[in-house]
Amino acid sequence: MALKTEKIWLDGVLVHWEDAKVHVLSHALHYGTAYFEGIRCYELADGRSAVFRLEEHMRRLADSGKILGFPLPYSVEQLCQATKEVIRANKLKACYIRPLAFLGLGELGVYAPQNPVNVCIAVWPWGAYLGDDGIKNGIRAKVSSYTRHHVNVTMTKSKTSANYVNSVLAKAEVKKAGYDEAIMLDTEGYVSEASGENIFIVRGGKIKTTPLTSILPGITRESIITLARDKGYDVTEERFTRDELYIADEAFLTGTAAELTPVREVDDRQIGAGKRGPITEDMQTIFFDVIKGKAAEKYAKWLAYV
Ligand code: PPE
Repeated sequence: MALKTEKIWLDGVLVHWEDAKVHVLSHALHYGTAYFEGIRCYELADGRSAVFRLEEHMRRLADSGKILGFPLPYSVEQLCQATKEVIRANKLKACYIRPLAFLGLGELGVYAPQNPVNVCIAVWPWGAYLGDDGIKNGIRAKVSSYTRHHVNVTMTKSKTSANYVNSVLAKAEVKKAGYDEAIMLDTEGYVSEASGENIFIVRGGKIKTTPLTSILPGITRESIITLARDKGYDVTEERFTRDELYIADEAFLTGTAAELTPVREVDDRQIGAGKRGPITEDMQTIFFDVIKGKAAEKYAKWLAYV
């Protein structure tokens, strides 16, 4: 099993992978009352390992808990240390990191304010989320028939487990139809994000991405905006329509798991030249240099050495 490693950090201690278990009456299993992160640790050009934007991810985890009203029982600092500890314990040079906080065993019924908040951090090796070919040549996306969350239905700035049922439905729908990834529209019909990534378009040399409304505030998204502006690109955060996506010169998705993946087709319409575009490729080069510790000194603060 790809997820099998030696140890998982659970409620303050490193336990054997086999022993990281919960009871079937845990609140989160019934109502999706959990929140999580997805983080990556990379092996750098010099052989060391570093976690990309660890503190920002743990801060977002804390924000998720605050939004939901069942906050983390650990500090951001404690969880950053725990992450490094679990990577070292599993002797991994590069891995995906999955912190999860969940309402545990106590009462059932939707109001269970006394239940404990349990926290685990697991790590495992995870390759290209949308495939190595996808990273290089781009993926085929389809707009899902499922709408993305309304900002007052679930809280979109919280990475809540229950929110992901929407992604599960959308992704399964398009995968069964033969596409690689689902793009979802917001409740007003504008492009929102993909099932597990934020979305960018390029037209006339200018870059555009969805503003922070119905979307998860992606840390990769924010990194790409910063890197693109530093490189001199014009980047706007502005809503755009499905047909604006169709006529883009380039489109790409960003996320921790997907990294920076070009989109070569949407709803059977070729995007630009139907392959990775030049600005997408430029941003990939810059991004991959940064995560490998090969970029300018000013981005070194984004790397937390293990
Ligand atoms: N939108 C959604 C809905 C999302 O799930 C992610 C991350 C992003 C945007 C990008 O956020 P960031 O990783 O901070 O740049 N999706 C995570 C989970 C994917 C999964 O299938 O599980 C991830 O990429 O780790």
